[in-house]
Amino acid sequence: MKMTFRWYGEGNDKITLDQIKQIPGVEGVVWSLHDMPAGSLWSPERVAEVEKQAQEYGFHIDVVESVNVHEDIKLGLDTRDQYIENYKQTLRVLAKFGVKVVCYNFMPVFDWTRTNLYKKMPDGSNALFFEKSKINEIDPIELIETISKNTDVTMPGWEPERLANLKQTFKQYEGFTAEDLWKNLQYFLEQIIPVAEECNIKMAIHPDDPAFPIFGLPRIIINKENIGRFLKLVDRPHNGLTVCTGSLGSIDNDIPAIIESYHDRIHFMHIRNVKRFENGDFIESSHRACDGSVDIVEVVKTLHKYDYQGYVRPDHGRHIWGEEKWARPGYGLYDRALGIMYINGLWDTLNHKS
Ligand code: DNO
Repeated sequence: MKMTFRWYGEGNDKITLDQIKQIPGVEGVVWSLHDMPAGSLWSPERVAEVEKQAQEYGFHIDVVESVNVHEDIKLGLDTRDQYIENYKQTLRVLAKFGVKVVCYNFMPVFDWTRTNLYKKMPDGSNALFFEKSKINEIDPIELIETISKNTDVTMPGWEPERLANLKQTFKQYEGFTAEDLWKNLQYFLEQIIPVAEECNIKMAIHPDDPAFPIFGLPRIIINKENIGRFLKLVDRPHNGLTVCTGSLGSIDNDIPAIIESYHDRIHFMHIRNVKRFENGDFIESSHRACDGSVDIVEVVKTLHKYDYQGYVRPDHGRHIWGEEKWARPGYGLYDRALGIMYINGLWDTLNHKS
């Protein structure tokens, strides 16, 4: 297991590399060029800047999260080829800097979605919350306004340019089915995976979050069966997975069983916990197994059983010790650092026994 920490970049993250350096076991930062619109070509100069900043602290930049996929690719429009070409070129640029894994997602329109970014927890912390009935009622445009008013940072997946033409984008998705999305994903992979192989970059799709359709838009990377279908679209090692325990844990998925079945195709793990309620709501909890619905102990045990050599990062944390005043929603310092220590503790214990 190679421990990493997501960092939004110089001037774009209140958490500094100096702080990250002090979390035990972190070897690299998970990064992106967050200002680059989906479909654009990344320049070597920009990547070199990040490399230099990370290297000053001895961090690797092996994992990029994300190189976003342009909406036209998901929609299967004629214009997609130019964006796919840029994607390939970007992979070639990243390969020159030794990047090993690229995380991306194939969710129509929205990336991760929540209804409240600061839901108060009984212990005084607060966390990202998903209220199912609210999602069924709310107009997506209203949700975006709520989310962007709630925070002064641009959140990945909620970039202004992606949301600018929302009405038109929704129109384009009218009548669009899950099978259409599968077809367009296959087209994308058939083009990208040979380049990923040539560059030795492992592609790692992120599951849909939450793992069910919202706003009438299909979502397909949601459970074991669909992940199996995904891996067969292009059945090669470089076509792999980010297993996000929180996203898959938004419904009753057996995540250890998913790891059992597909461990050799998992290139990146996002480890976090969520507590599900019977009405379909869920809240993000601490990483501890007993605090949420995902058995994080079993998740780590299964990874250990297969001697998992891939990258791991703690995922969203609650906002604790007052950090909601400054932290990016879900991406504060403290609870993610605690999450790392929980994962480290489990891993060390398992190593000790063997
Ligand atoms: C949320 C993240 C996602 C993830 C993308 C990958 O916090 O886990 O936004 O980065 O879905 O492309």
